[in-house]
Amino acid sequence: MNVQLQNQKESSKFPDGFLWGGAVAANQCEGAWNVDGRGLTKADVTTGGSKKKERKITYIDQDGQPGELQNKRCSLPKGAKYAVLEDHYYPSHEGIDFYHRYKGDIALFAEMGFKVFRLSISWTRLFPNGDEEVANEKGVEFYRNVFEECQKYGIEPLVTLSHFDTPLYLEEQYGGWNNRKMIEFYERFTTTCFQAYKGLVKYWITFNEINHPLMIAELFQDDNSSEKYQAIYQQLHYQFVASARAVRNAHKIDPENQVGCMICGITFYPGTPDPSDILSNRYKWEKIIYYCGDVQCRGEYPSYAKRLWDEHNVELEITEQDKIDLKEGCVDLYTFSYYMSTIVTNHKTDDIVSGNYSSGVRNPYLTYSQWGWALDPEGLRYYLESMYDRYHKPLLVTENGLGAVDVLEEDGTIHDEYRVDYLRAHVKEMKAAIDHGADVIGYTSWGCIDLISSSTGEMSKRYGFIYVDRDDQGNGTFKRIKKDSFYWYQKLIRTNGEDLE
Ligand code: BGP
Repeated sequence: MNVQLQNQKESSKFPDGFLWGGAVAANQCEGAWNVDGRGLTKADVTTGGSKKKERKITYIDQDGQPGELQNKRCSLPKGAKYAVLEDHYYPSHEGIDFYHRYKGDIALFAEMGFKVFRLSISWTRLFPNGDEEVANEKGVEFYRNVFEECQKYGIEPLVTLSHFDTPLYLEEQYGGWNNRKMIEFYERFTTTCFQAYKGLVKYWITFNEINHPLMIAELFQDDNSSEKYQAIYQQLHYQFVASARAVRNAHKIDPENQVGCMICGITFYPGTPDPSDILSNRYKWEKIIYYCGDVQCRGEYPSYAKRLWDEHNVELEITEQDKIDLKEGCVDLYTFSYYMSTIVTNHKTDDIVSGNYSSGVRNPYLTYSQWGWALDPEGLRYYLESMYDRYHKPLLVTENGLGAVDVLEEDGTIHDEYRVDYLRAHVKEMKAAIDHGADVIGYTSWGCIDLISSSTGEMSKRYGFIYVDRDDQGNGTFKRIKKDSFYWYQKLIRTNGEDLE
């Protein structure tokens, strides 16, 4: 049952200049993993998986023997090194070959009328190891070409600086974000980007789904040690400082720059009216959603942070300079992904559903995707209205979409009306939030062109308006084919969100 408000004035249009578009990430689409001097990231040593089979990470141990980590949460055995092994399939190695096909892909986005295209810069194309002093010119040039191609069509790039692709060398040599030195490496990388792409890019995101380590920690409760939480909260602190410095540098280099945080947005509902469920639900919002957004939007830790740290005996190393950096580097935009909602309850039940780094009781009022993600458009309205009320910053929905199996008909068509239904329902709710006062400035549908799924490594979990001929084993021609949703989105953009049919 959809909530209709009485006497609600509906505006007929989205605001002028609304940024309609789509989103991708380097490690899920570019391919060309070892081309033009690019260095390795975790994705390059991560195999394909499926809904039932977790992706594995491959390595060579200290005796030169190949091995597999059973999932992304395991750490390497002592003396081992991440490695690409010959008899394994790594979907990111070729992705959808965006690296060589970006001109054709951007032309298709332009045909749909995109105003904005969200993509990420692969850190290791610019700094193959991550600790170099000078950037790899080939990497810098690749993204300049991509941004110039966008400019040709009047498409505004929205650039994620770090989308799940920390240089592998930094992870091995420095312990990744456990090390304060990462702030410096990230600063060099991001400053290079702001300088190199000045005038071509003005919208930036510092870290994709910065809250996701907290979500994974909540999801897999096998290890609830304080060491685990100490590491997570300290890594996040370094990332907050790194993000804040990037925001400050971005503003200094070009006052036109606008920088956003990026939160994995889930709408949490209490499972029952039991006050303990209401309280647990509130605490869930604080831990998973507000904690990161509050620091990045307000430039300081919220009062409830102490409760979260105490819960796991965490003691953070925070310097006076860090506090200044956080204050001076508040983000301009609140950007987030939204796919689904989940339920929080203390009451026992066996009917648990999982999706998007979270799990909870099945919601009897919702239906679920083929991958078990709850379909809840009203949850998007709830999220938008709450976040605008909380931060009063412009909001950008930088990911939203339906991962589904598509059927390529014999006549070459793809009838993905289920995707149109999903998107239409979410766009309607976004419009309701705007009508209720939320300042939403844009919407980039996730995986506007089919790409590798981040969680499962599959190609068959498709999100795109554009089909890519590629399967889960790496077969296919990479041919691009317009789905029915392509024409629907084109019409939607042409009418600035007015024609949803
Ligand atoms: C988000 C990530 C994206 C994307 C999306 C869909 O968490 O930011 O990279 O992949 O989820 O998830 P999946 O690819 O697992 O379906």
